[in-house]
Amino acid sequence: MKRPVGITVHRQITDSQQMHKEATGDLSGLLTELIVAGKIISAEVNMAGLADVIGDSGKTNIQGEEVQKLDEFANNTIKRRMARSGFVCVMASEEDDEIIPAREGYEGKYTLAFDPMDGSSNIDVNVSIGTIFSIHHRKSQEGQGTLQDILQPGNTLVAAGYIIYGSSTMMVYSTGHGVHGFTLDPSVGEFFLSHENIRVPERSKYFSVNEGNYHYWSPVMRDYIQYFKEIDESSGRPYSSRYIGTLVADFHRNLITGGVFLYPSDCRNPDKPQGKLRLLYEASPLAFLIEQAGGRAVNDAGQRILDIQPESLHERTSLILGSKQDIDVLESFLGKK
Ligand code: P6P
Repeated sequence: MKRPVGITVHRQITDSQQMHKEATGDLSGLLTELIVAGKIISAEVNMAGLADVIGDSGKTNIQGEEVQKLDEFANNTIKRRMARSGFVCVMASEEDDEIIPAREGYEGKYTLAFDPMDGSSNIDVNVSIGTIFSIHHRKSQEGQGTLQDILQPGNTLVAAGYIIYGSSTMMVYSTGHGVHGFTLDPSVGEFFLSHENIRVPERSKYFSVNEGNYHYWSPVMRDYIQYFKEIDESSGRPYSSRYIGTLVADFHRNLITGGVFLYPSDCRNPDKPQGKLRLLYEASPLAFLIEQAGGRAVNDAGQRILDIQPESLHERTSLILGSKQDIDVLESFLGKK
């Protein structure tokens, strides 16, 4: 059903809620609070070049990365709003070592895991950055949420999405009924439907990887990535290489135009191949979105990202996601076909 022009994200959320008679409005409320946080962060990002929010805060996070001032602002904005929203019982953030409790008496029925400012290393050079979020039902019955409430696989996600702060600010999310994109009109402060029911093209024309890591990849990954560079006009290869270095921005381009994003494991330690990206609040929510849009998301062993059971809060994974047919090809390189 084609929506009329001018549909706001709030209208979309309300309409989705009405599709579920048992809905209490809590998920709608949670998404609405996230949208408000996104608008506040967007305003700060747009001021980054002018106000004193560029540069690092002098702190480092659990990842050992310098915490940029906008990172901290985004993290605190989301935590403060959600902790007293009454919609979440526990949260997890890339910027916090441990789980984040809801305010006493305000515990809700959902959990929220998020990367408040993905791509923060690009803040100072005015490249797109973004907030990624994922929402599960709590597993515990009541009161403060637990680590087990947070450590759920992507195949139990209720909703996931991102807000990308780029040439325009967009919110892209799914509650399991397709992927929809909304663009912020800063003159009225509303997100309007701009990309309804996004479908990722079955076959892509871009591959997106940091080639500087070539010597750290497994031989299978080197062969698979070489495949995209070979000349085969019947399959539209060679693909063009596009790599921004902000996961949300690389993902968003591939979602819209078709493409394969890859961050393979670093195989310097063959006993413990280490991915860079985090499972809970980066790979899992984006895997949910790409599958909702008709694509695929696997790790470099070919395992479906959404089926991976997280064992720890900041667990990393390799990630290959995008156009279905180009991910299917990986299986022949893994010897599964
Ligand atoms: P590399 C940004 O720091 C980030 O976490 C993701 O947003 C991005 O995809 C990746 O790291 C880039 O990593 O090693 O290519 O700089």
